[in-house]
Amino acid sequence: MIHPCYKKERNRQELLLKRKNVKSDGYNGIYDRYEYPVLTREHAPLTWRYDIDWNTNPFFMERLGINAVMNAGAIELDGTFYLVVRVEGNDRKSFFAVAESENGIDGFRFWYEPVCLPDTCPEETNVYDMRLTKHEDGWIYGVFCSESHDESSTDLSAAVAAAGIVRTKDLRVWERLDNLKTLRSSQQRNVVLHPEFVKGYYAFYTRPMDDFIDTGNGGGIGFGLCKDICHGVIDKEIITSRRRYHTITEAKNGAGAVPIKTSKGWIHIAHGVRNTAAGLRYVLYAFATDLKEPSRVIAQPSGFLLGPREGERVGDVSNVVFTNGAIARENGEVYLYYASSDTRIHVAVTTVEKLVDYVFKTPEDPLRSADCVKQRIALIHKNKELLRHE
Ligand code: BGC
Ligand code: BMA
Repeated sequence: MIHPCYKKERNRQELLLKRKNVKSDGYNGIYDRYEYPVLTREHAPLTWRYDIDWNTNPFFMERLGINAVMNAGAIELDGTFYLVVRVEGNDRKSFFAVAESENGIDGFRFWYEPVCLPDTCPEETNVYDMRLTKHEDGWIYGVFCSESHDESSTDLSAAVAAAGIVRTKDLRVWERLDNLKTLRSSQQRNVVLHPEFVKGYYAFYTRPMDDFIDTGNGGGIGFGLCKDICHGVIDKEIITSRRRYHTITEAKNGAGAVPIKTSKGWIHIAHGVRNTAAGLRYVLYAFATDLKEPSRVIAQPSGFLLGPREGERVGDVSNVVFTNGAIARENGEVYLYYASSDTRIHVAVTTVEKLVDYVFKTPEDPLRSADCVKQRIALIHKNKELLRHE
């Protein structure tokens, strides 16, 4: 018999699922944030969390709790917005689940059950952060982090991160390919497949690192080519967007959303990390690369595009915004899905036209306080001229 609390909780959840989103008041001219997250753990179906049988669950307890929903891959198919969400159970293990919405800003609902990927690596303990690429070869690829314990270490927390690859046509049937091998880097996280062939090869943005957490000497976001995506091997990684001292990328950076093709170049939205007394701080930044040579950075605006603000700053891993998915529509709108503090998912809406203007016309970081203040004073003086005639 169904527990009487089920209906009560379901009605309560229905109000949340039907809640309309509203644009936030904040203004920066670059994008609009929205008041409410598009997905939270409260959006996860009750049947994923509760045993609804009165006999076996007399107190209507959450048996398999969900701790967080975050870091979603994003894709538009036939006009519908889909997110492949990282769902993290109370048990700390993540899995993927599809949620869809008609308009991309509210009404997201999870499908009936989570994604069950082919289980091909017995040592794989955790999977997360899938990037979805609609590739010109006709497949939709999902590239995600596959994490295992580092068996060569006696440290219980030592882990190895690799890039897992799956492909699908419909987000329902998934085929698992070999994990990507990068011969020069022992660890990989934040790997993104470029949507087009480059010189006839599959092209990946990688993130060479020396260790599980530390990127060490890894110079930034990498780029490498491979012939056979079913058994992907990259022998050479070159650096695209570099990490730099005393910038938002000093500690780490990594590719985020699949690059967006524009008439002026590929636009990338990545994350940059710096270390602070309060731990790592993650922000999003943007840059552009050459259309023909997508590893060559041609524009790099100063500073971050989006940092954690207000309520976004607090959560499981505070002071973090992270993206691995954006949807650029035919009509020029761009929906950037970002998670805050490894807890919930938000959307920021902009257009390709605005992103191009932002990336190509925002000044670069002069890298030193003395030059940064000069840069700002030049702006103030330019404005002063116009204001004189007001
Ligand atoms: C966590 C990720 C995190 C990574 C590096 C993993 O174990 O699941 O969320 O990004 O460690 O800190
Ligand atoms: C990582 C990512 C994310 C996470 C972030 C902050 O390295 O891969 O999963 O959002 O750390 O914890």
